[in-house]
Amino acid sequence: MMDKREQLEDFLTLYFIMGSTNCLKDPVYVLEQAIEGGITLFQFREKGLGALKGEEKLKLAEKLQKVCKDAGIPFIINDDVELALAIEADGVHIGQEDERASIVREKIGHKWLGVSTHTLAEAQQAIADGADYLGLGPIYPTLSKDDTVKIHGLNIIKSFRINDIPIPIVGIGGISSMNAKEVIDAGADGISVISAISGAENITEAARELKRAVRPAR
Ligand code: FQP
Ligand code: MG
Repeated sequence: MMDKREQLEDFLTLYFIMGSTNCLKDPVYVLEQAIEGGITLFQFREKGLGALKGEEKLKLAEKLQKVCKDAGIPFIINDDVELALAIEADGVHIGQEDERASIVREKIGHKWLGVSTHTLAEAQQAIADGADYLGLGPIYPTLSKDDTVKIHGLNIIKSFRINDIPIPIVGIGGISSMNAKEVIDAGADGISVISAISGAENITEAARELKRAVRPAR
């Protein structure tokens, strides 16, 4: 039997994040194709210029959640804790500029809580607050976030491992099938991508290639 941590590590292998603004085609179709290609976890991140709000955002969340349910893939919601509670998502992902992790943990009970961290101090605080996993990035330059943020490279992953951060970590930002393996080799349990899948001509094939890079057939 796998314990909760091992199970989470497994789900973090190929973590796909998207919302309607990232998709060139219908988000439901994009998610189905990504699942076909082997993604292991999904985060609904409805953000940016033209993002859906209110009822429309809720409707899309429900549709994507159903696709995940049918495929046995956990459904995580970015930032919007109230939405996650309203539709009983499997978890929430928050960053340093979002609601405080300790408060979110109190609100969501046993649902999964992912927290973006950029320093060891932030990581230790997130763990104390009840984080189940950490998102580390951007590892490489990316266009998916308009913020001018510091590129961390692989060193942030290595330093978290050297310092015995005890919960699973996933790398994010500019990851492709070309560099995915080095992210894993640096110590990440998985990789997270937006555009490498949502922006691909052939979504299933893009997901498949990433999957092969992070988890060679065993
Ligand atoms: N890591 C991950 C995950 N998901 C994310 N959404 C982020 C990092 C970024 O709050 P945040 O989180 O810094 O920015 P935003 O809310 O705009 O995404 F680990 F899940 F891959
Ligand atoms: Mg956030």
